[in-house]
Amino acid sequence: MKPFHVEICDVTLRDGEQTPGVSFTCKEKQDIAQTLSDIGIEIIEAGFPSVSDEEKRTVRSIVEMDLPSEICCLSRCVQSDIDAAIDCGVDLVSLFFATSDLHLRIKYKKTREEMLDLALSMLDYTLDHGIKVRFSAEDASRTGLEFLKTMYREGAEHGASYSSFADTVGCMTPVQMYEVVRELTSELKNPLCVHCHNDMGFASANTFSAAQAGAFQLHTTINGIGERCGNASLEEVLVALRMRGGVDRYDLSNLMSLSKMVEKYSGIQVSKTKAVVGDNAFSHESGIHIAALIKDRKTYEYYPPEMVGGEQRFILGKHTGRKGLEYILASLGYTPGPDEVTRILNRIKTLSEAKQSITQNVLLSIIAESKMEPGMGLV
Ligand code: HCA
Repeated sequence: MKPFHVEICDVTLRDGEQTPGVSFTCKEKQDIAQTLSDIGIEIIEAGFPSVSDEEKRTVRSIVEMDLPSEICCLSRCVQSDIDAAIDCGVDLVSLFFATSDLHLRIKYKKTREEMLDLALSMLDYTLDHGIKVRFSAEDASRTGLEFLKTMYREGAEHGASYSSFADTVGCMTPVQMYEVVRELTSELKNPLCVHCHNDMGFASANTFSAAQAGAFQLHTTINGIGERCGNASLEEVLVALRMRGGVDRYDLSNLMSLSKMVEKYSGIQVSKTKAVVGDNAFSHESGIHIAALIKDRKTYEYYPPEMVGGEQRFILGKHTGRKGLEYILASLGYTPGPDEVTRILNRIKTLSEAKQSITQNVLLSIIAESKMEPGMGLV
């Protein structure tokens, strides 16, 4: 398969920080930026400098880290926002403006033409200062396609490096995304970016579909944090690109630790069943599964935990089977006979059905109850 032609712009430090209640310190943003860069992320959206003086200082400090990644920041079509971005020394400005009739009417009270004129003049202004521009249509997914095409065409003619399609309210489905990206890229003169929100749970799927259809720059956030239901998850998109898009240049082994870092800094807890980085991503309880995994991990692990810095765990509970239990006991130095295994297994199931977690300490006390000593079954 020909690898997808893509790059990642991670927006954790900007859209991720717009998650209600989240605010990163300068040091936290620097730690996250460093790890993103270690993974090989091409572009880091470091913030929205016009939000505050501290935010501006932080964006500048990330620029000064001199990472191999390019640094970008958000800007409205407002000259003072662009001036703040210029002061930070970023490589790329994401110049965004709403394009749907709904947003134009409610937010700007402008016609399409008035909006486009303003956006183009701010684009020219930014380019005049030697900074690359991503020409970003907010609420693009609810914007008339012909107007979008006109806007992107004019942006490209003025010198925008990218055209950007934001599914701001997460209303797209993967098939629609594929079709619209196909249509747009067939006419575009510069690369297309996609920025997907997760209001129907499709953000990562839509991002992957867009990449499959020819979108170049994919926007992500770590753990999928972001406004409302969040954005496309960096970890999900990168694993999908590796497994199904033939893209193998990113160092995914940092994903688990980066996820934990962002969980701590953001205070937003990752669900146990979250793809790639959830606590259960590589945890197995079912006896049927564990018996097969012992023979060949590929039976129930699509990609190896080590690939993303995770590790396989076998969990004891109601669904445990003999083989799995024997395996776990052996790893602790116990090799009981068949009757003892049955006793321990029954006790585990009874406790689990009473909603008790079977931690290693609980298992050790069950073993003690059954009056076994390490190695006893070997005698
Ligand atoms: C926002 C803007 C944006 C778009 C950013 C972009 C969105 O609402 O904060 O296109 O790069 O979701 O529409 O994040």
